[in-house]
Amino acid sequence: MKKALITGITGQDGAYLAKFLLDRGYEVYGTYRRVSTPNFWRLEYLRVFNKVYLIPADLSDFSSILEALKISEPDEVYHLAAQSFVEASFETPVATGDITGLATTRILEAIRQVCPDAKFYFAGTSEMFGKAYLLNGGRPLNENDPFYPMSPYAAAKLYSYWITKIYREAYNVFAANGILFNHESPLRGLEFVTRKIANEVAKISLGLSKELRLGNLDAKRDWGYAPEYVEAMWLMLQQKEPDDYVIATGEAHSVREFVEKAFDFVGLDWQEYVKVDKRFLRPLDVPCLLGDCSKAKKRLGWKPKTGFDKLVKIMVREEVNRWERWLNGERFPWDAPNYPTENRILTRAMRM
Ligand code: NDP
Ligand code: GDR
Repeated sequence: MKKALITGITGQDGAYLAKFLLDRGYEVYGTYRRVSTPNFWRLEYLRVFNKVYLIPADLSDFSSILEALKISEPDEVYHLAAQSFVEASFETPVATGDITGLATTRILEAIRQVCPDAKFYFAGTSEMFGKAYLLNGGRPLNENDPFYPMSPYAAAKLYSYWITKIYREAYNVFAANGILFNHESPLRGLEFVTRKIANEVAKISLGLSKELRLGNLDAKRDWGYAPEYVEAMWLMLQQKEPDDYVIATGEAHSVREFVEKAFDFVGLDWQEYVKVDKRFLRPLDVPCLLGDCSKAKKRLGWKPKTGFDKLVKIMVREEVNRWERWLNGERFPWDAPNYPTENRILTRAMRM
């Protein structure tokens, strides 16, 4: 039985990957950090909470990472944990550099010392391309395009991407970089735009909310479906040689289009409910990300299956279902009721 260690098992991708690996017969270990309120809801949602082994570890703490490797003795390490919210990286640039950037060296160094034969996956991102799309004439981005990060998050990820290549070349660690474009699902964090839209549209349609406040409606993203993307991570570690791969759908849509489709789905006109709020603008925002995953198609045999319309439908339908169950008095693992919509969160953007 193969053993896998997932950092960030409590996040969207960590939960889907845990399920994916369990279904393939892996023994799955995951690191989690102690927080004041437990957040295992995604693992419970997918009914895998009692099937995975959990190890307390914080990315800022080298000793806990070492311990996690010693306890799990993994064949494969999937390093997914990060401060992953781009907007928050402008509010906490130093911590993001440490957790999203430097921590990858902590893990690779611990692997080098404790289990150098373990295969390593790093969760790289399309955000590393940043402005590249504007500079290459608007061609879909592939592994050979230059990087031009536009946020502290993207800069930290780019550091991790390079340190992964360095450990591959210097120490022969089987270390692969996934360059994943946005991927979404009903398990997405509520502050990310697709889930935020789907959740609020569902509430509005059921009379539980009156408006949806957003930032930049013009930004375009290449949005795929998360459960399919975790398979690509696994495929990268099943190859003969470690390499870097873009994973994307090859289609970009604007936030406005996502909003329009989501409201259409519940039969409402988005223009009556959506307000632009300065709080949700960023000091810098990548205008468009569009990926070309030809290499992954050819070498990994991976291709995206869920298109944009279907993704919007999956997300809105699930939120409507959740809120209907909630209105019927049912309580089940799910984060949204814990998030007050009205709040007084202040961001840097308000001073711009
Ligand atoms: P999430 O934000 O849902 O999950 C992030 C995970 O990292 C959570 O388990 C979180 O724990 C954990 N984490 C954060 N800080 C620490 C810390 N200091 N110590 C230990 N664990 C920590 O992200 P996703 O699942 O969406 O993404 C997974 C990875 O892939 C991330 O690295 C992200 O940057 C990257 N990525 C994501 C893409 C996407 O579209 N989803 C696209 C490209 C890359 P907790 O639950 O306690 O907060
Ligand atoms: P992103 O995802 O920054 O691409 O990073 P997010 O959903 O946060 O933003 C996408 C685009 O939508 C615009 N936007 C808003 N975003 C949020 N969150 N809230 C709003 O109200 C809002 N209004 C408009 C943003 O400005 C942006 O242009 C995600 C994360 O998962 C990263 O970890 C990952 O690396 C990248 O995707 C690929």
